[in-house]
Amino acid sequence: MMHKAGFVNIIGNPNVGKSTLMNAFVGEKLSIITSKAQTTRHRILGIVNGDDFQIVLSDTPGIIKPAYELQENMMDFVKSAFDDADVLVYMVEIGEKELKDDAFFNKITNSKIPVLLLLNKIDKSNQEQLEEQVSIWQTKVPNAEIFAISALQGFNVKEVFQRIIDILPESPPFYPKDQLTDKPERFFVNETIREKILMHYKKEIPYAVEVNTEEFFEEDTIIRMRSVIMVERDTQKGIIIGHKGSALKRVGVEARKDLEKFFGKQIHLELYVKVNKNWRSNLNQLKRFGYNK
Ligand code: GDP
Ligand code: K
Ligand code: MG
Repeated sequence: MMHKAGFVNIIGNPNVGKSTLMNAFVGEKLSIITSKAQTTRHRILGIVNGDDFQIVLSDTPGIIKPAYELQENMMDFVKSAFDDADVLVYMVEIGEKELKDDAFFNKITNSKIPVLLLLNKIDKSNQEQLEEQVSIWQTKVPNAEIFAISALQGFNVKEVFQRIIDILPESPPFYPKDQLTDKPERFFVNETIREKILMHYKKEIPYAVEVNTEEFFEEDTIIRMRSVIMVERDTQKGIIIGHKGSALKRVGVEARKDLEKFFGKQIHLELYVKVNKNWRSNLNQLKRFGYNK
């Protein structure tokens, strides 16, 4: 039986729906999703296995102009997504004008590998607007094959999936057929907690936060975990904890619910907050948190 396999790397501006698409393909919530830019900070693999194919998807951070070391590292993840792709998925959304970074845009338009341009969120548009946008994008990225989709509602997602399988080269699988991702379990604990922080705290707080799960003990019916929420300043620590610990408690309760779904077991989650000055600009700290390529 012929087997196909390859790397399908999803890139685009912040908030266009890259992580939503990846989760829709994989059928699991591997990537956290919020309405805020810079929700995704890493390159995350989602592996979709069939009898005769393996699609290795990469979700990446939205393309931005880096302002500090953490963001430089995030953009390195995006760069790496160009290097090993068999198919580039360039995602844009209805109403979007262009990519904020010319270098990345030129890489896409000059790409030697197949580019699928996904015009996402068409549930928010009408027929006329849609046709107009498709023709604009066809002119801008003539080497791309365009699909109008709604990652959220699943419209045209199956068609894109099928097209990817068509394009994939003949190859044995790159990962064991029962593997879902390249990230360890603790990574998903960190991300789930960070998603709740993105949802519940304002402005700069989520961007000053990193989460590190220090303990993860799996027993028969329960997993016991202890995670530290790192912030850059004492004032931020106070805000995260909230009045009599109420804000932190809400994060813990919501994260635990999601984690119970994700792992299919009862979860005991202990959270605490620590100040780590300027971790976002400190190369050694960033390495420890997995931001080296
Ligand atoms: P990313 O930053 O590119 O990874 O985007 P996310 O997947 O985190 O999604 C950003 C926001 O757009 C979230 O609020 C999603 O629910 C929303 N979104 C994603 N896909 C669609 C879609 O097809 N239609 C609509 N209306 N919203 C979407
Ligand atoms: K987002
Ligand atoms: Mg994302």
